[in-house]
Amino acid sequence: MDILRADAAPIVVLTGAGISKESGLHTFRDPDGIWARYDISEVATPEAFINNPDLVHHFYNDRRAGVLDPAVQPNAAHLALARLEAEWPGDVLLVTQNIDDLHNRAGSKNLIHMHGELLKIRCNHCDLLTNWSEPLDQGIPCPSCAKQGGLRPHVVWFGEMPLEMERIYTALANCGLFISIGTSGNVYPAAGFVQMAREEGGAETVELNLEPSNGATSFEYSRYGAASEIVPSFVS
Ligand code: BV8
Repeated sequence: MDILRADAAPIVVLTGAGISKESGLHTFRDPDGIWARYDISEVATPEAFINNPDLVHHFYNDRRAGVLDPAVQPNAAHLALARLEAEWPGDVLLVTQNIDDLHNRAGSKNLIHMHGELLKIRCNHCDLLTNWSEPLDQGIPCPSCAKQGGLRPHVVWFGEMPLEMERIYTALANCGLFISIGTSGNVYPAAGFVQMAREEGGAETVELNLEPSNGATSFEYSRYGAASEIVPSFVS
């Protein structure tokens, strides 16, 4: 660990799309990113799903197929975080904004997908929440209540409540080290976590990113470069 710590302080790690870029998945705000090709308001809000469910299903079916591509595998950064969780003497909570399953496949267990998971779906008509890897459309009946037109990706859209926020806030208020990896610091509440960790947890804060993020000045330490290089060297 580049930051030598004598204690076994609890660690909170936040990741964003940048950690999965070298695994072959697009980020959102890079020049070749997802928001350069799609308008958030047309594919990633509850209103978009009401107005044009077929376009929203197409958007997520395309990304689900991308994550399931055999060429898309966890990279050295995902694996280093799973090792950190296994080897650090204190708690390590990994909070990801990503909806891919690369942290899961890398072996991270103490993991929160605060923006949901692409390989899960839920139903607007009942309490179904289940794994799903096929294309989704409005004609497919819910496997639980059999109604059509209610199945949606288990993904947090803009304007919707992120998942497990109480658990995240508690961890931020009690951590000694907060590490942010591969996120541009554009989206709240995740972009505000560094401030909470510092002000409520008294944590040391580290940004590991390709370039300074929007919140770069909030971090005491930073390393810039590709995640598959700087993350393993920082956490090992
Ligand atoms: C909420 C799932 C209330 C979908 C996503 C006006 C109206 C309505 C809402 C708002 C508003 N103004 C503000 C808001 C709040 C809004 C928000 O923040 N909007 C922004 C755009 C201003 N937030 C919300 O609506 C959230 N909900 O606020 O509810 C609430 C609040 C608090 C408590 C309770 C309730 C819900 C937000 C979730 C939206 N869903 N994802 C999907 O994936 O399709 S967010 C979307 O952006 C992505 O999923 C991603 O998770 C997120 C952040 O993007 P990043 O991961 O940071 O990716 P990005 O491309 O931006 O950056 C990549 C970085 O990696 C770059 O810095 C790059 O340099 C770096 N990088 C690239 N390559 C590498 C690398 N780093 C290392 N190595 C490399 N190789």
